Amino acid sequence: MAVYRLNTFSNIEMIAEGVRNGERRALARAITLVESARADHREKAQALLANLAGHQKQSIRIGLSGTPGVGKSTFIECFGTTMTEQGHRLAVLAVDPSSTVTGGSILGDKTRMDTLARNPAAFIRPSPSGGSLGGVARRTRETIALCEAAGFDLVIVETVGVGQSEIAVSRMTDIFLLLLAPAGGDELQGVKRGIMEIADLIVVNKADGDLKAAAQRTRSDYAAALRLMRRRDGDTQGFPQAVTASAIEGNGITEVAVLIAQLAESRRASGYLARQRQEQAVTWLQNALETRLQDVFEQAIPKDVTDRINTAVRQGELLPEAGAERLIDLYREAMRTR
Ligand SMILES: Nc1nc2c(ncn2[C@@H]2O[C@H](COP(=O)(O)OP(=O)(O)OP(=O)(O)O)[C@@H](O)[C@H]2O)c(=O)[nH]1
Ligand SMILES: [Mg+2]
Repeated sequence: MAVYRLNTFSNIEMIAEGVRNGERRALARAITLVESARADHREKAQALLANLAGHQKQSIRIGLSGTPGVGKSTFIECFGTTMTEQGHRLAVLAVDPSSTVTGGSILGDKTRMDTLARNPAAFIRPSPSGGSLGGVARRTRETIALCEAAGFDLVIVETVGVGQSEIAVSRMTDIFLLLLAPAGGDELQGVKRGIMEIADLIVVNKADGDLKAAAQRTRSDYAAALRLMRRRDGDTQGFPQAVTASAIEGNGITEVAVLIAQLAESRRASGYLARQRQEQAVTWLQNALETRLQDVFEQAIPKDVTDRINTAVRQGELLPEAGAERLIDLYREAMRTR
């Protein structure tokens, strides 16, 4: 077996080959590399990704969101096991903005995805900690590409329901699942409209025991709300839709798998899936460009100069647009005299 030296990524070719062969250690190394913020690592990560481009398997990327405690881990454990029994290879990744504080919640979670964590057809990766949502999103996109190159044909990107991160996840996945708990009252749990709009499938979990009736009521409330949402281009009849499930008892999970397969198939056949991925690639390009321009800009203009302009704008001595204009002038000047 190939040996991957700790702390060095000297042999990109070797890591790439390992990833292509589906070796978990190589994949783990590769992910560590794309997660690194070091400039030399970034360069190597780009070389690695370029080396692996075009080697991805045909895949389905599923975004999964739900508030803490709704049963995401339990659901993934059950759903993931079902999928691997059907012959899929599953990667589970997380986008968790709160991990800047907690250091990655999915990590402790491996224990709650016990069966899956030991399943050779599954790969669970804790969320990269630290950095902006943009940075985390970039690393997650690259990790998706690596997992697909390693032969995983099903990728779940999990996120805790805190608004912005769902949008980021929906921009890197094909199908979006929202997990909800049975509601006590008659209100729609304060789920934001924006999140309802990106959901393809709402799963009301914990439809068991005393909660079963409440789960069914919650499901029909959401089904009614979803009927008001616009269907996405090229989708089969019936999406978005709401179903109930019990991740603990395993009820409704096969049904969810069937619905996802149907939706994926119809989106593939209609060309929607390919178009959506193309649009996502362009969005990614724009994000990458903005991040890089920001870097280039910060390197070109000394910090004390930016600080002075910030202060002037804060104190009302300079209008924001005029401040921007001045910074652009300084940037152009710096480029000319370089
Ligand atoms: N009754 C019932 N309880 C469930 C079900 N699914 C999960 N739970 C319980 O709900 C609690 C939280 O489940 P998790 O799977 O850890 O939830 P999570 O969404 O991953 O939570 P975070 O990782 O903290 O965001 C646990 O005590 C589970 O046993 C279900 O289908 N029915
Ligand atoms: Mg969890």
